Amino acid sequence: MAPKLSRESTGCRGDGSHQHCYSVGAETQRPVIVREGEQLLLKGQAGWYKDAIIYQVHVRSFSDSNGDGIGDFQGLAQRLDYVQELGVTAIWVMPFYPSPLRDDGYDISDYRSVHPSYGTLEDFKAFLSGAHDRGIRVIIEMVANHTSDQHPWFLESRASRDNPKREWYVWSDTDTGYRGTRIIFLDTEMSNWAWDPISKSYYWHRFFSHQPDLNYDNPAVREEMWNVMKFWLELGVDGFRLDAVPYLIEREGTMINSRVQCCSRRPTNGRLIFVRTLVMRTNSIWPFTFP
Ligand SMILES: [Ca+2]
Ligand SMILES: [Ca+2]
Repeated sequence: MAPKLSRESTGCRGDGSHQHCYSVGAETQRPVIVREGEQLLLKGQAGWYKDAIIYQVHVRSFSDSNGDGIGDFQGLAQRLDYVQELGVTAIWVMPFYPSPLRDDGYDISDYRSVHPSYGTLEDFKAFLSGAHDRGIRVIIEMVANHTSDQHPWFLESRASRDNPKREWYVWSDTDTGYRGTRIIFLDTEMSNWAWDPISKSYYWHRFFSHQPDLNYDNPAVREEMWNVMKFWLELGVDGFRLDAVPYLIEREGTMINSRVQCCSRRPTNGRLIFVRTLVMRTNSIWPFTFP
């Protein structure tokens, strides 16, 4: 049984910016909940993720609040007491973004919103607030390696070779680069390159051909993805589950083993360390510069 909320002094200021403060099960070093304006934030316990009890949720299949047969954030929010009773300290929400759903939501077409089948951004905020109110942190899935081919960035990128978004993805005149890289979905894909008939060139995809890889050698891509993560952190989410990070960056001749072929560990890891720092220090480092 999860500890019940216990309101007690935590030294928070009563100046109106923090309307109330209380801790959850302070005797077990649970995080401190602080209300800042419209947000309920969990603070303290810097290493909270190390011994978190994480409950993985696919919103679509968890609880349907409006009877349309599809789970949604209102349904999830209504079941938070149940999740709390399990003793959970963090909920990991699988991809919930707008998507053509050709890869169960791992094909994202908008990083700053909620798939309409699951509700609205306001529904997400209400779920987040309800989780924080129970001392439960929220980790969201961040699929950073690739987007859907329906993402507006890719639609622009493929529109012409001189489009401003052209270098946001990994393009080539040939399909011979990074030769030898493992193909993940051998049952559907013949190559990690796909021919684009619109701009008449090849684009790199580590997963399905409808999931073009973003180009992390482009500083504009890195900055925009940091901005995406800031967007969710500023809403109050507590962390990310970063999908497919071994594949973020392409380099010739950097095959390390069968699972990290074609990826240079050093540049990927350097940026992951930054992301970790960003997440762990959220609310205290804005504005920041990225490497
Ligand atoms: Ca529903
Ligand atoms: Ca990549």
